[in-house]
Amino acid sequence: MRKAQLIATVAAALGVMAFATPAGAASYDGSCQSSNGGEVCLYRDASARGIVYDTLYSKPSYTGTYYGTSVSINNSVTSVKNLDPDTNVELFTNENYTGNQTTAWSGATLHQLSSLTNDKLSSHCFWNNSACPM
Ligand SMILES: [Ca+2]
Repeated sequence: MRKAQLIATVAAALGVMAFATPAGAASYDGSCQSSNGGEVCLYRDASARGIVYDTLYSKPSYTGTYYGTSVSINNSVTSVKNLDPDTNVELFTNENYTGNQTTAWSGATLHQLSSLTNDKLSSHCFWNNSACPM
């Protein structure tokens, strides 16, 4: 009887914990993750190192900062990792998905953006976003 009660208590506690971290938990946490559809992650430094901006969403204007810093992501990204398992991400040098562009293929890491796009990115979109011109 006591054992059954203990199990019920543990199960209840686990239920509360599961509720406290729902599937839609914030993706912007400084950790590049493949859960919940997969994030695209922008890095200040080459080879997906250093400070990072991680997001599950398309971003028509790079208004944010790298996680835990005051450093703007606009015109400063050097490498990109796409952890979405089935959707490519297009990267652009101007806002609203315009300018020079390059593709971060599903599952790929761009270790060093070319001179056309390095330190110049200002927007990106997932190919399955209706606003994405891909
Ligand atoms: Ca994350």
